[in-house]
Amino acid sequence: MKKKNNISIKMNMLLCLLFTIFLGSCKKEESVNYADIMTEGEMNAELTAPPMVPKPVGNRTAMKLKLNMEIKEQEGTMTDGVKYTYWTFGGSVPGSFIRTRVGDEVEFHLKNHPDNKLPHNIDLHAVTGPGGGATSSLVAPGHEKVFSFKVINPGLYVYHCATAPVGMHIANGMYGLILVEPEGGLPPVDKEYYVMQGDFYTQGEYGAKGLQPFDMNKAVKETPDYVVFNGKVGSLTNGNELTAKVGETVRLFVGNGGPNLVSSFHVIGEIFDHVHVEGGNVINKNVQTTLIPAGGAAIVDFKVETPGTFILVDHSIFRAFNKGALGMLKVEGKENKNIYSGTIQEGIYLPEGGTIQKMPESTAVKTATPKRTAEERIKIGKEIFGTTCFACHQAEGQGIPNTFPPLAKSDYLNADSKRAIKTILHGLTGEVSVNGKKYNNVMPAQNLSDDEIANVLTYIYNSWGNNKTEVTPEMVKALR
Ligand code: HEC
Ligand SMILES: [Cu+2]
Repeated sequence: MKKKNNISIKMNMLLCLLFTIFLGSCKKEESVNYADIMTEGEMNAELTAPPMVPKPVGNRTAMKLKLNMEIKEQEGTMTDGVKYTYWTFGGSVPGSFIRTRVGDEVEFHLKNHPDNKLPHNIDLHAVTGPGGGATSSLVAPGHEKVFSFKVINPGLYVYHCATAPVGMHIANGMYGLILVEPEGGLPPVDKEYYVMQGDFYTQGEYGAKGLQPFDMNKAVKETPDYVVFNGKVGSLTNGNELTAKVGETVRLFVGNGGPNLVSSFHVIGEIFDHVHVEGGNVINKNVQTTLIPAGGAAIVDFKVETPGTFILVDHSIFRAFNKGALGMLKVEGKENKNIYSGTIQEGIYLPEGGTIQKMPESTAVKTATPKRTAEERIKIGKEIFGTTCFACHQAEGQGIPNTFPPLAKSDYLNADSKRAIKTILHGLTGEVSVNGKKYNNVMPAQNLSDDEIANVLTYIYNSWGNNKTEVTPEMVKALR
């Protein structure tokens, strides 16, 4: 009996040895109970608005963190000319980023501004306890609630309001992220940013002007008018781009507030070196697109090795190009021809005879064109350019050699504004000569309103050394 046992112990040791050699350690994964970690000292939690994040926890011990968050119901801009009443944690959508380390004890002060109309609360997915804190935090306007919790699971977690109707509070922007760093912190990187997707439901269609009320029917049907990063169209474009330098490592804390859609998060022209899948401990490597559930998050990082503009999208791609889920990361530095050569050769290939494709006509009832100043046209036109034209003509209107002609200092453009209007209305094909270079390609007709064409052309004519023509909707209408 004893002998047998001995043999089986020896067998076990041998197996373990083999395991260690071939598969790594035989030790069971250490399960630290973070609930037992004692806190040392006290500090005020740093909170940041997107796309910034507070500084890393580094090597600090677990502490008592005092956290002050104010709920504000406030009007903001969804996209140019479109206003929306956002309900916010800390004055931004998504709400303030909270950064903790495992074992921290958070003393949460939730304040509901006296000018607000409704009660709110907070459910933090990082909390172990009833409602994630929601049951202890319901707070009326002009009041403050205090509750505390210990963070015992490292990871990236969503927080959101959970006051009825829950969907409506989330749809109005009441969500954000709380990071619980592991002991010793996450590995250091050069740049860290906070990006969170959300879907919005307005009574008017995408782009319909004015203050747009929330539309409960569309929310129930899950047919959003806007799908955006950081609460609005263009939060990460047009001068608000994320930035990095060639050779740097970039970490994105990406969340999805929903309320409804699941995000297929992708960065065009990059591969994620690491993804903390669902914000947890599993690290996947070399990932193109990562799925972020509503009420979920992921931590992605990658090294930027070539300069350029990298586009953040929800790869459910109509959301990116038609509903706003598009951001940019601008990387500056020296080209690396080993990694990316640029175009080596370019020819024209038009198997279908190069007929001009038309974008489907919108069925929306066109509203009366508003009066605008040239400055307003330039501002709105810039947004239109950034979503419609830049993909071909490039961010600074510089075009792509042999394929897409430049709009910057374009002699073709500056010679004839009627011809430019017709190009956008009806498309353009056949050989054209721009600044002495020949192009023979196809520009599809763009499905834009008279006002939009006037705005985008006024923007282009007033940028990059062009001749400052102002184009009006009347001029466009006459040529339609
Ligand atoms: C799918 C790619 C594509 C998109 C999107 C696009 N264009 Fe073009 N554009 C072209 C091509 C290609 C040509 C040249 C056509 C040819 O060779 O006949 C062109 C030509 C032009 C020209 C005349 C040539 C010049 O350089 O002055 C203008 C003006 C112009 N585009 C404006 C716009 C504007 C404004 C938008 C956005 C509303 C836009 N384009 C969107 C591909 C595009
Ligand atoms: Cu709320």
